[in-house]
Amino acid sequence: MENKKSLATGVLHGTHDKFSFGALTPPIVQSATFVFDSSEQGAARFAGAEDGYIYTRIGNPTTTVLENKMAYLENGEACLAFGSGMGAISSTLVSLLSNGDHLVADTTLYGCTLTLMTEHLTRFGIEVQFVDMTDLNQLKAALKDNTKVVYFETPANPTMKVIDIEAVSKIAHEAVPGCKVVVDNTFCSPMITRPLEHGADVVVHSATKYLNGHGDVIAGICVSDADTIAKIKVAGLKDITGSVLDPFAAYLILRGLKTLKLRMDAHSKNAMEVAKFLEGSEFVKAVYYPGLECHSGHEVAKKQMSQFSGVLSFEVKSYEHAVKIMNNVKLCTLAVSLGDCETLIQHPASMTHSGYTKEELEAAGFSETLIRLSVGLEDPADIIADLDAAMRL
Ligand code: LCS
Repeated sequence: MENKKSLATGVLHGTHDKFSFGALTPPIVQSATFVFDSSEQGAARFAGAEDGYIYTRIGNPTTTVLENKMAYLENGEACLAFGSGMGAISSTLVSLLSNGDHLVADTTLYGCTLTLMTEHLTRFGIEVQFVDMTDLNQLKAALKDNTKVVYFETPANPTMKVIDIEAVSKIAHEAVPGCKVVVDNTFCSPMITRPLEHGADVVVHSATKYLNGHGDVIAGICVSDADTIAKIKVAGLKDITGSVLDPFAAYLILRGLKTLKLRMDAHSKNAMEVAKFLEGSEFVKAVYYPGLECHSGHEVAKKQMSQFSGVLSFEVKSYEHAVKIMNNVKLCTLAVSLGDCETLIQHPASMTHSGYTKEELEAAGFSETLIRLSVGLEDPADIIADLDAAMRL
């Protein structure tokens, strides 16, 4: 295994890719199907007796380059790319869980992930239980013999709650051997945290966010050991969700990955400056950013994050003021998503997390006074001036 500390180099050279014609960038193999030399060859490929491509839902050369790169970056054996983050999450969960199994998840999750669990996995006889995983006793009390998956995001969307990957993985594996710990690493990217190195079994991403980084692709990623990825590929991706990534989108993500290290450094630096400004603002009740010493997860964050990434959230004094700020900003862009070059501002309770019930919002620890900011790559002084002016208007 190569030195994983130099991921700035590894993201460009670590997988030693070589392409036809000596091309530096991977060719976009925009083909749905692949031609067999003979009927026997086609049969051998379907039987798994011969390597080679068959059909892009089962594999594609451009997508393979992305999958190899992400397996390398997350320090896993294998990777699968998907047509969206939700495609990655749903394909993974329906592959790992069956009727009668138990899923334990954290209370703070991206809105559609929560709805997938509460409204849909339950329709297939999967028991879903939510606990606050910053309280490890709650996790211990929830685990049962039929717990097959423990699932969380860190930092979690939208409160930036930080969960101790090592502690949760150890407790889950000791209590239920074979239970899979699945971590949504969207908010960090492997440049900041590699959950598999802290004991997790599976990493999922919305590659729509930092991995691509330019706001022009919807995509998902799952990294794990080779057997788990084979299972998710055959069941979840091939037969159940069919959530396939388009080869052109794979190419765009590969292009975005070239600057991942630079972007994560700049997002982290800018977010820290904006967080400090907000902390001192008379209009702000609380700032949630793992890089701030006052953040409840700061110590755990220092242990498992190399820097603190680019998303933060903050509470203002009233819902009306929150709406006013979002309508008044001129540089910050009023839009959901995150991890793009542009600073994006949005209102979780009425937008990304609008599927939450009142009780679920309470358990997740936020309300309608919370604003989420994905700090972009602009000059942080300009972002701060924009927020300051919007809050004063
Ligand atoms: N996981 C996390 C942590 C997310 O934030 C999202 C999307 C997903 C998974 C799903 O990925 P997708 O299917 O959209 O690629 N989060 C969004 C958000 O906060 N604003 O818009 C989408």
